[in-house]
Amino acid sequence: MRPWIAALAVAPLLLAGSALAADNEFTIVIKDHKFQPATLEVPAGQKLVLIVDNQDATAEEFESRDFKAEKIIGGGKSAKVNVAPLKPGTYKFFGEFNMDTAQGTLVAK
Ligand SMILES: [Cu+2]
Repeated sequence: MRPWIAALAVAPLLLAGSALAADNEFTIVIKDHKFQPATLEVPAGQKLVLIVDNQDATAEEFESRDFKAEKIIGGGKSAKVNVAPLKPGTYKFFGEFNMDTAQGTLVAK
């Protein structure tokens, strides 16, 4: 194939790829040491990317024992947390610096 034909052939694949990535990205906001949303439905059996957006002035540690995640996110910062494909079920996560209020659940379906 001539290079410009190859480029045309690849473009739709790139578009499809980015659409798929967006489908598996979910934003969780931290505000007033709580998660918004506190309960989030996600697809089972697929890699997920959680964008954790800490809108508080203080750092938080996003953590889950159920889906094995641990990440410190500075005040006013956001971070990506990769999650391996989950079986259907519920998975708890929490903010370790504010355990009284920062509690959330992923529901994989
Ligand atoms: Cu921790």
